[in-house]
Amino acid sequence: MSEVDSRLTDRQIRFFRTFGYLGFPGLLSDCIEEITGEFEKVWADRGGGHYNRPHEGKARSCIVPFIDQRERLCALLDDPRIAAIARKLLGDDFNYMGSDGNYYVGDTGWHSDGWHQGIAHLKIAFYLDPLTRETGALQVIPGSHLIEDRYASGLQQEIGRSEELWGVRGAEVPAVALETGPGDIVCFNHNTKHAAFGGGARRRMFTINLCQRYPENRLPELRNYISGFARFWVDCPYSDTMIRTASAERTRHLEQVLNNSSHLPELSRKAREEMPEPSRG
Ligand SMILES: O=C(O)CCC(=O)C(=O)O
Repeated sequence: MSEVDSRLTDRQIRFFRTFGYLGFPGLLSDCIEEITGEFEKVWADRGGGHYNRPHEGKARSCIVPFIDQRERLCALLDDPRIAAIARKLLGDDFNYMGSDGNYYVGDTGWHSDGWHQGIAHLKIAFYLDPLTRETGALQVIPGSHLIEDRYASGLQQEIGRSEELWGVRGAEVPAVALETGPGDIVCFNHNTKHAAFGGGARRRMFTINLCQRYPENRLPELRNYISGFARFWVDCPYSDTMIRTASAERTRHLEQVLNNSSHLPELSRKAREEMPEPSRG
């Protein structure tokens, strides 16, 4: 990936709707060193790895919410290039749905991040090191997000058994590898099947999750999604920094989640009792 293009053309939007992913080569090249520095500061403030312990390279370390930890990273939501992607793919009133920061270790098997019908959920991923197909670049299966499609629903049922059903290992499943360098951005529909193979023990990456605003009659589903944050032991989906530094425009992207999160503290309290540490993903 090399060329900078921050505008979203009708063709790109159509490509995203058809195939479930998009790449933006060099979109943030002008500030990726600063962003990477901020990424490392978050980890330094949290003991270097998962749950205030050093990252030992044996299991994924994960911090949720991630961009919320630093004012500069919160401001990525306001970056006109990121906001343009969100607005064009999700509408002007899109929701910020949290973020995760990661030191990944090794492979990530095939999965979808959700299986949503009628309400698009989008992940914007920032991989901070050069990655190829063999060294942990994100791979996606085009069209696998189309929940009503027979091909996609077949994949949903079968992708976890590729060796048994198709005689190929995960890394051999036909897929597009989104090879990236620092400053390139990739995004995909949460339904899209994705994976990564051959990565090292400290593969640096963070994401921003966004979705279309939920209609009133589907707010129970939004609250259910928000319940999922309990496994990260957070009482609010957003940090104080995210809320305190929000402009009127950013606030618009926070309010629906904030207004539907009152059940989260109790769920997190229970999770703290039941889990030895916050979830790693
Ligand atoms: O890069 C990876 O290992 C996978 C990323 C992923 O699964 C995700 O962000 O949902």
